[in-house]
Amino acid sequence: MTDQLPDALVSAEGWHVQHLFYKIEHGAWTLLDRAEQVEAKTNLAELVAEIRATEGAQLLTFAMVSPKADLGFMLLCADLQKSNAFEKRLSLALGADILTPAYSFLSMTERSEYTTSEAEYAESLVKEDGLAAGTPEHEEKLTAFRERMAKYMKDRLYPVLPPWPAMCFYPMSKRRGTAGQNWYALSFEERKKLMLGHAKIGRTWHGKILQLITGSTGLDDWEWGVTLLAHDPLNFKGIVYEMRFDAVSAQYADFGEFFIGLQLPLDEIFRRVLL
Ligand code: 76R
Repeated sequence: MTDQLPDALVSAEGWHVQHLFYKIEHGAWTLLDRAEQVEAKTNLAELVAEIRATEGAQLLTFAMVSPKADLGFMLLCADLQKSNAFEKRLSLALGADILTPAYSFLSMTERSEYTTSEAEYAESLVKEDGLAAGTPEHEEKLTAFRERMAKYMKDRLYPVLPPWPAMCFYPMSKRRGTAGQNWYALSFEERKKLMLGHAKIGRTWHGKILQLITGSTGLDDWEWGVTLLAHDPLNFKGIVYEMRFDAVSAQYADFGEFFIGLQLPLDEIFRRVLL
C-alpha cells in the first residue's frame, strides 16, 4: 500500500459521465432515528456541495419519476478516478442500505465523426455559394465557421448543462448483424449522409430540447447515452417520436430503458422522495 494518490485518469479528450439512478429503501430509513436521518441528509448535501466545488466536476440532481427509481445523479468529471470515488461516496452518503442502485450508465462526452470539416465547408463556399477561395467574403465566412465550430466542440466535449427542469435519459445502439441493417457495414459517406438528415430534424428542436450524446462503446452495454433536457416533457415525446421516422433511428437504432427525472435542488428532492 502507498499513501500516494493515484494519478488522475484524464482522457486526451472529453469528460467521463455517469448516470446514477437509485431506489430508496424506506424500510431501512425508518429504522434510523431523527438525528441519524438529519446527519445522513447533511452528509449527502455536503458531498453534493463538495463535488460542485471541485474543478472539472459537474453534478445534476434529480427526483426520478415513476417507481423505476427515486433519486438520480448525473456526474460529469474530467478525471475518472474522481468520478469513481464520488460515485462510491454518493451511493453511501445516506448510510448503508439506504440507496439501492436501480440503473447506472458510464459514458464519455465525444465529438462527432460526421461534423463538417473546415476543408468541406471551404469547398461548399466555392461550389454552392460561388465565393472564390482567398476573397474577403470567403475568408469572412471561414472565420465565422471557425468560431462557430470552436463553440460547438466546447459544448459537445465540455458541456455546461443548464438547470432545465425535465430530463430524459435512455441508452441506444446502432444495429449490427441484421441483414441490410448493419450501421457499421455502411461506408463513411453513407453514414454521413444519413447523419445529416438526423441533424436536420434535431436542429428544428433547438431551444426546446437540449441534447447531450455521450459515447459508451467499450464502456457500457450500449453504444451511446442520450440525455435530453426540456422545459416541457411533451417535447421528449415529440422529438423521440419524430426521430423514429428518420432513417438513422428507423433502420439502425435500438433503444434501452427510458428514465425521466426532474432537476431539483437537493432539499426539494429530499421532501419529494419522503426522506
Ligand atoms: O451535434 C450536433 O448538434 C451536430 C449534429 C448531430 C450529430 C452528429 C446531432 C444533432 N446528433 C448527432 C449525433 Mn443526435 N440525437 C440522438 C437522439 O431517439 C432517437 O431516435 C435517437 C436519440 C436524439 C433524440 C438526438 C437529438 N445523435 C448523434 C449520435 C451519434 C451517432 C454516431 O456517431 O454514429 C447519436 C447516437 C444521436 C442520437 N441530435 C442532434 C439531436 C438533436 C436535438 C440534435 C440537434 C442539436 C442542435 O443543433 O441543437
